[in-house]
Amino acid sequence: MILRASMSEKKPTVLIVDDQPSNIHLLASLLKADYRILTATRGHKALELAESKQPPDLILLDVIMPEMDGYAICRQLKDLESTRSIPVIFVTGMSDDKDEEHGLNLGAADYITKPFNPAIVRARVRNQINLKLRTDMLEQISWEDALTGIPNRRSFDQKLTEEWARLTRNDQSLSLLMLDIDHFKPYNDNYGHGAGDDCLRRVAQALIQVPNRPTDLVARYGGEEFAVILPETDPAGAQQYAERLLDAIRTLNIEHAYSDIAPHVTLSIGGATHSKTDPKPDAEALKQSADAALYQAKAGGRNQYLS
Ligand code: GH3
Ligand code: MG
Ligand code: MG
Ligand code: MG
Repeated sequence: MILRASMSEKKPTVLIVDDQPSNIHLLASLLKADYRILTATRGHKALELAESKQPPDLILLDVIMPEMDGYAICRQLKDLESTRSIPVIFVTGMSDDKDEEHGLNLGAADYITKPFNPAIVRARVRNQINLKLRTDMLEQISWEDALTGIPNRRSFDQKLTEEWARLTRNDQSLSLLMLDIDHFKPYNDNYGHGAGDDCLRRVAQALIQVPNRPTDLVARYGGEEFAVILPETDPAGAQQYAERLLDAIRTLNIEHAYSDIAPHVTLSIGGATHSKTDPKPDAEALKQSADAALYQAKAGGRNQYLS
């Protein structure tokens, strides 16, 4: 059985790299029923395909090729963060144990010598693809919040670190919003934990549906708290966006008879901006500043944005 790529129902992709078109043709004919096939007869083309937006799930790599040999290609693939996780299987006439050992030491997942048995090649390819798809699925899960399906705290931390590093290289501003559902404890206590979970899911979905820029990130920070990172956004922009988030949750209109603010679920939001005129020493200070604003928003009546 071949696992399907979790995010799509598309066939997994195999990149075949060999300087001899007849060799490519032979392998492709074995695999094309089950996989999308990409081909390259030169190392630079193979690396380009591996680094593309739709990288292969597996690379079948010849060893002896002009310009750049398979070992050099494999070394480069394993050096690059973006291509490291793509499994490589050498398919080669170099049948010496030393060659195989060398290939495996470079990080190849497997080593097949020519002439090969077609059924065994198919089985080895299938096993590596299944492992790769499973690893991809786990990788994706590790960035997602299990309850709501939106980016999790790990995504938030990673993105904030990245954006902060970018800031130190240029003079752009960065805004951060911390969101917290108002009176969520009485919601849970009265409607039950299951309804509480459901409320969190609906709020999360409503938050991520508010249009934003591709560089923004909306994450579940933990419990009934969410966080938003807005790169290149000044205080006015952050306020506008926060107001849209508050509106979206009011419009959701989830009944909350045990809140003293409104008969429906509401949020409080605190915001802070790092900018040239109001610099923060580090990301942690920006976060603390947003938390302090959230505390003020709560103390000042909830269901509002303060910065
Ligand atoms: P405030 O307006 O000051 O924010 O009050 P609050 O009641 O929302 O704040 P508090 O921090 O006292 O309560 C948060 C509640 O959120 C308590 C906890 O049971 C609930 N909660 C946290 N995570 C989850 C979750 O994953 N599922 C459910 N159902 N409830 C959760
Ligand atoms: Mg060759
Ligand atoms: Mg809270
Ligand atoms: Mg709360």
